[in-house]
Amino acid sequence: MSKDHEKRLSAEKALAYVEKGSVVGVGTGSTVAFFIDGLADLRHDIEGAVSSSEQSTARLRALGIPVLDLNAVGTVPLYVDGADECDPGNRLIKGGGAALTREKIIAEAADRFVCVIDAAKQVDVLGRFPLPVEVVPMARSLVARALVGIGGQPVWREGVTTDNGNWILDVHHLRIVDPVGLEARINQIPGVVSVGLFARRAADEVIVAGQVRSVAM
Ligand code: ABF
Repeated sequence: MSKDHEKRLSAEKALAYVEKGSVVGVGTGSTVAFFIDGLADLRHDIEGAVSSSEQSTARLRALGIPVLDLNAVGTVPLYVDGADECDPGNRLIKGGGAALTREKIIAEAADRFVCVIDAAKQVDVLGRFPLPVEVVPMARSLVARALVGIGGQPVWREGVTTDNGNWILDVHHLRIVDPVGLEARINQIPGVVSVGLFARRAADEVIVAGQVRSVAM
């Protein structure tokens, strides 16, 4: 089965979680693009979507799905998003698409976070995928030095500015055996806006190639 087919199956499975009349939180990436396409068929049955990126907002609007301000909605019953890596405890590395900060905000606001992935995203230990860290531009070097201090090899994602006007450092050569602890540690570095570890608030369900996976830990 191709990766694209696995992504499509996961995205289509996630549509079953959409409640009538609800606000749907929508992530970013190619797997979520399949979800958005499917959501278009439900656009008259939902209140609208809260979007994690300008990229997803454009796709939602092109398909006639209202995009709502998170501040204006009550709760977000469901958030559907992809990931770059997923460990057996449903902890994630996200941010390959540079949308990690708004993704993390909506995940925090959501009652239920459903992560949709292809099988290749599954790892025993997070860190093979370079960990994205969103930083205030003036603090890029300061944060990079701090990340070296914790054993990482940060690389500036040159030429990329996030929807929030910030920059991204991708941290290589981490073996993340304590995702919650590392998330907290990196978050404390002055200049860090957000880190692409979704561990304190992990996914509630993970759909892999169209199959809902149970939590192994
Ligand atoms: C997004 O989904 C990003 O956090 C992550 O990088 C991406 C995964 O992309 P894809 O679904 O295209 O593999 O939420």
